[in-house]
Amino acid sequence: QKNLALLSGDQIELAKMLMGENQGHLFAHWPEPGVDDEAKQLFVKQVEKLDSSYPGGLISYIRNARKLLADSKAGKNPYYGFTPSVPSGEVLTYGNETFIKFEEAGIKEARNTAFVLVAGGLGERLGYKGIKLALPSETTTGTCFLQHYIEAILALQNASSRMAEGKCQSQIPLAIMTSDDTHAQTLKLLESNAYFGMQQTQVKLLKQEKVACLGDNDARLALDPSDKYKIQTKPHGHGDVHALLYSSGVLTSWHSAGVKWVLFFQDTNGLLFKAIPASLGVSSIKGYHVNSLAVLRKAKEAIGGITKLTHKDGRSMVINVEYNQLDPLLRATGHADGDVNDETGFSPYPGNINQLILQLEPYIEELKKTNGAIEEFVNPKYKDSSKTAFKSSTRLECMMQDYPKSLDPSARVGFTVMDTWLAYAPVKNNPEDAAKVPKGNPYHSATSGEMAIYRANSLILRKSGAEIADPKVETFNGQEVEVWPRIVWNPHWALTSSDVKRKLSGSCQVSQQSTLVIKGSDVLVEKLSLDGTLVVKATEGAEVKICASVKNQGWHLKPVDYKDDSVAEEIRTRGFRIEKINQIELTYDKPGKFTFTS
Ligand code: UGB
Repeated sequence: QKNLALLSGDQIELAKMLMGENQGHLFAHWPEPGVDDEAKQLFVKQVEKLDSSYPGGLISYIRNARKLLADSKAGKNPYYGFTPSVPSGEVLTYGNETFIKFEEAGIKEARNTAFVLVAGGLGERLGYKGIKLALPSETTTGTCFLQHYIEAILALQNASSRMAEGKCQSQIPLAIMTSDDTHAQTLKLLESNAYFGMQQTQVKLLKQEKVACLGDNDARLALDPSDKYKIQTKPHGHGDVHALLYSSGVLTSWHSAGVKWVLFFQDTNGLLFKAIPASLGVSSIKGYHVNSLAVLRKAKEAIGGITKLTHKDGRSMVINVEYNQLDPLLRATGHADGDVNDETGFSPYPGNINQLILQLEPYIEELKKTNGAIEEFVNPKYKDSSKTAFKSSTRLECMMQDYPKSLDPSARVGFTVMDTWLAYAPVKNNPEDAAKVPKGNPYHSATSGEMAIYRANSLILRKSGAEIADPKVETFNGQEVEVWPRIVWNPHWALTSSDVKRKLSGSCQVSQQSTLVIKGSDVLVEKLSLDGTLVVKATEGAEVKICASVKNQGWHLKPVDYKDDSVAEEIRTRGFRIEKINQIELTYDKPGKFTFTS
């Protein structure tokens, strides 16, 4: 009571609310006024921040937590009453007529799209010290994930504006959700690289706040063990992105600028943009309110499964069921073996890769009702089977792909399955854990993420008529991977399967030990025989024809041990470095027409 004089009227109300919600322990240790007053005020400021950054305020957080903790204690199945079944969606095959039709439609729509990159995660599984966006997506060019994403969006912007009709925005906006763990480093990466060619005003950083930790089943907030004037906090999950986009006013400003689609994506998938034109086309042609991008998934693989859930009361939804819940749900509903591969060698439940395309108008309408709040879950680690105490404090979490859970069943929710080799190769696991992945399942490591880029580019060129040598199997950091020729192009060279076909007009042969790098929009490969390394860089306006036979010693992968601290973390986590012996490097830095022959 005596300490009330330290607080403003609003702060007193907040404190009273907390007392009413059985949170008296937060203040019980407060000494007389005059002692620790500054710390007390900082504490109240933190409480205000926790209150304002959660939809419905702290009171809602505490009440939601109490309910979810009670359900967890009672062992209540979140899917109780629902029967899972395999949903139907659009299954695409790279390069066929349907795929090309969707890609064309997608490129048209790109100009009406806003991109949202969720990048607030620390990447605990990966164990990398820096932000994941700064990691090289591949080490042949060293392009980091953020640069690659931004270049792809700019390339989409150029390609789309050439086809633009009617009202559309001049620049494609990019919002990046950061957190205290990633914000400063993300901003620094952008600023020190001139936003990788984007206008600064095109990029909007939205920082998610952490949420209060919970100390017991009554949702009593946990004080930080090292500071009694601080509530312990932890990340709330990528589901925060919806509330942030809504409360910041970003969605309404996009709507006024003519945006129709909002495309969400994750921080470390170097293949992603190869799948974006077609998946955007599916959204547009099918008129989906929600379109989740998916890939074929091995049973029990650690990615969520897209599932149709039908309730006894008639409700039904197509939703991601997290991998740790899908198997028990199937077992509990009459599938004795749980999640198993069918005759195709894959689980019938496609893998959610957490790339979502939402139609903006119905999205805004829905968020007006929910303020962006997403169904949450809690995952306490109990001390024992009585479930009365936790090993350490817990918190509520939410996932962005749970957005469709609150939608009316009439909402058009669909999904698009892409070839995995084309669409999905995230970098999530550290070398040690990756090496333990059961044979046949993807490693999702820096090693496999990089190899997947070379494989996808090699396969794409093959499907466009090039003769690309078979890969060699090699082991790096205990992971057996296929090493394809290191073929890399930047998105300005080609975004779609048709672009690649156009740029590859004649014969093209590439040996397994070769490296081919193409940077520039107007590089035409008329005839190429490559056994070694060729790097072509062409500035805007430089039209280059390649008509050559190139043979040199090239660039090679040299194994590196991930435990070798003398090697940079970005390199040793992939288990190899690139040794550059020699190469032909062509740089065209002025506009004009050029032909390279040899
Ligand atoms: N992220 C945030 O921005 N904020 C957060 O608080 C947490 C994460 P993870 P996760 O691709 O295979 C997801 O940690 O959550 C960002 C899907 O839920 O890489 O374990 C973070 O920066 C799962 O269904 O993945 O699993 C990153 O960009 C499956 O699709 C993104 O959120 C799985 O991804 C994902 O965070 C997958």
